Amino acid sequence: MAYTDLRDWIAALDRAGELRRIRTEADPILEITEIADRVSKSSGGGPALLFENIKGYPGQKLLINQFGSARRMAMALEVKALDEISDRLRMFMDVKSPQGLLDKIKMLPMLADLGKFFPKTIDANKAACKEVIYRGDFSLVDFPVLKCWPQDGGRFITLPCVITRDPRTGKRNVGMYRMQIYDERTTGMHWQRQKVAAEHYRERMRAGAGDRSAAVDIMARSAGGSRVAEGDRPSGKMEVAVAIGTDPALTFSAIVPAPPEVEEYIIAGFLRQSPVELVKAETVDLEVPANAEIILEGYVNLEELRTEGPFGDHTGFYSLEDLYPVFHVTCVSHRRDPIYSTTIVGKPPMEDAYMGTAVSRIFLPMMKMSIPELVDVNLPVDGVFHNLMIVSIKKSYPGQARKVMNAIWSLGQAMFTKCIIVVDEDTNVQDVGEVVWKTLNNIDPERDIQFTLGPIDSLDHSSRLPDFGSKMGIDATRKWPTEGFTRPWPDEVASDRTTKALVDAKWEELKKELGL
Ligand SMILES: Cc1cc2nc3c(=O)[nH]c(=O)nc-3n(C[C@H](O)[C@H](O)[C@H](O)COP(=O)(O)O)c2cc1C
Ligand SMILES: [Mn+2]
Repeated sequence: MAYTDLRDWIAALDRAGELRRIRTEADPILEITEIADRVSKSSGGGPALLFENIKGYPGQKLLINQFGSARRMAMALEVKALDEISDRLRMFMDVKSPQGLLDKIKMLPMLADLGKFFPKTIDANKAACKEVIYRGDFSLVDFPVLKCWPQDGGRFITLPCVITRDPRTGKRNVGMYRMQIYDERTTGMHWQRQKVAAEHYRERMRAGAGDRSAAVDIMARSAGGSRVAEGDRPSGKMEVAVAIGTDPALTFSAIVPAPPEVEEYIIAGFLRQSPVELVKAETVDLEVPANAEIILEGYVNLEELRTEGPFGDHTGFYSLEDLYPVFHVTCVSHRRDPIYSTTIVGKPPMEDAYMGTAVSRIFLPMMKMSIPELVDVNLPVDGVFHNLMIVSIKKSYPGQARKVMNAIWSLGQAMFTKCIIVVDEDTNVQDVGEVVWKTLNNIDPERDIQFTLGPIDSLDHSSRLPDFGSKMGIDATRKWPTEGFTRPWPDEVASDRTTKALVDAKWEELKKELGL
């Protein structure tokens, strides 16, 4: 059964021995981060933490590290292994047109499953997130929002599900974009320019400006850090809602790099195999998760950008100040005694490592749809997801490794990948030692390294320009004569079968002698 809400999930974590209640007083300013960081760097990622004695916030509770272990990540998505989800996804993608009655009957359960994925809207009086509603008199710092690291620009909401609507299609998007608290009613809105909500925002500007080029120009200039002149600004607002503290599948769906055409509410429904319950927001034309702990409603002015950051980021470095839109909160609703749900990012490994790994496992079948020769993928946590992707392929024609690199660089958010290593299918990409050994033996660097230019993750501090720079692909596959390599390629060193069998027969006895 799907977790109904954050509280149901916390209870499940508790029953599984995966939750620690912290009754020692801890300060949301810097201190909780230091504690959570030590815990997430302990073996296996440590337990989830429910802080129950927060300095300055008597009676309030804060949840952190809920996804921070392989076991909890699987629990969150209600599977034993994440491959179960990719298998389910593959089943849907494998559907062929039914040939006869029997095929049609076989398809019925799948169609029934489909129905479970779509969200359903419930009455406001049944929605827990509306137990307490403030239309005027509220303050965002009434919640124990963390200041994470010493050089951070302020306190940041770090695990928000940001809900926007595409003005052209009406489709809703849920994305996780951090929010810097500027004052009691205002935050930053850190949707990076390649993300879906940023495109919704640009679409609004294009409509508002009545001129596509004006909006494009403003985005281009804001990316360069220059302010837009008064007369050039399109006027208008874009409505935004934010849910904090939902059931784990919904929170997770906000980080999934799904195509913009797919609503995260449906992805969450697929993951939890039960519809997400939504309710109309109070003051904006958006639907929000009915069981969320906290809902913020408000708008982003199309003409307004403000300095956001710095922020100790998941790269392990601070992401620097930059201009981002501003979120004006006009209504807050929450459950009675809301639990504030958050995370911290910083030097890997941290909680987001387990979330990122889950994304890459679940997405493998989707990647294989566009790149059929793909065998396996690994994004080692120290590569902070966008810096390093190792892929193995079944190579069938010359130059195929380079084709695969280019395919990855054109595949949704995988476009940010700074370094791609392509190996043959007999290399286990999950074993980084094996990858280093084979790659470095196999490459002639000048011949096998490919550079290209393109969009770069906004968090990258080394690129020549913000958001734009170079990438590198390493073709570490075995080179073929048809690729111009005519020298003999040696075999890997290993004993022959006869010798192995000989030693196998004696091994039990030898083990005793060897003390193994
Ligand atoms: C904890 C956490 C914080 C994140 N913060 C941001 C952020 O501030 N800005 C951003 O653009 N992406 C951020 N991301 C990544 C996005 O959530 C991710 O790219 C997601 O796919 C965006 O959704 P979208 O494709 O609907 O735009 C964060 C991810 C996690 C796990
Ligand atoms: Mn999306």
